Amino acid sequence: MFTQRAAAAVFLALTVLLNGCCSTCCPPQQCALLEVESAVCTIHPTSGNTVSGVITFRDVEGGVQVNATITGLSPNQKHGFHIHEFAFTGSADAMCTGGHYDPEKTAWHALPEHADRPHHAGDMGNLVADAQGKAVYTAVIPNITVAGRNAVLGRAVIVHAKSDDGGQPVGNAGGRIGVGNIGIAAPDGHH
Ligand SMILES: [Cu+2]
Repeated sequence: MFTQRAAAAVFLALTVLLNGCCSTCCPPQQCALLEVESAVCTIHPTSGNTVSGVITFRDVEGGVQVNATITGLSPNQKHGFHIHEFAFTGSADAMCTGGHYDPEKTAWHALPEHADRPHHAGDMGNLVADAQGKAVYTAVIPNITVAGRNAVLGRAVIVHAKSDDGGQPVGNAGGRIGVGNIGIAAPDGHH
């Protein structure tokens, strides 16, 4: 008799035969996306704003090394800086990117310096702008990877209008003034 379990087994076998790999059975080294260790995000301003810049992500011991140089910020001000759950698809206010990336459903917001309890994996704290409105950010963000567990690849980064004060539920950081999608970085030397 052709049971449901048998049908599932046949489907699985066909998937492997047709694709050479599937999400439930392939060793990690056979999944091309899992091999991605570096990502990049170009920030563009949302409607009426001026923020732009580039962020790089690289898997390192203990998390992901995040480096960013962002311009067009309010001079001498902090701006909330987060990974949000969905890719940007064009809404003027960037609300299409959803909330803070929280793959472990912690429902708790924190600044990196107060991250002593489970919190949104996408909480990257603040950009700190200089007198010219430029911020250079460098941090290792724990509990994420580029493309493995709690992957950031394919999601969006948001730059907020105001400082993230670490308050619940999302840090009181105000509107979304800059946004970009996180994609696969070209290898070094590629043009
Ligand atoms: Cu945010």
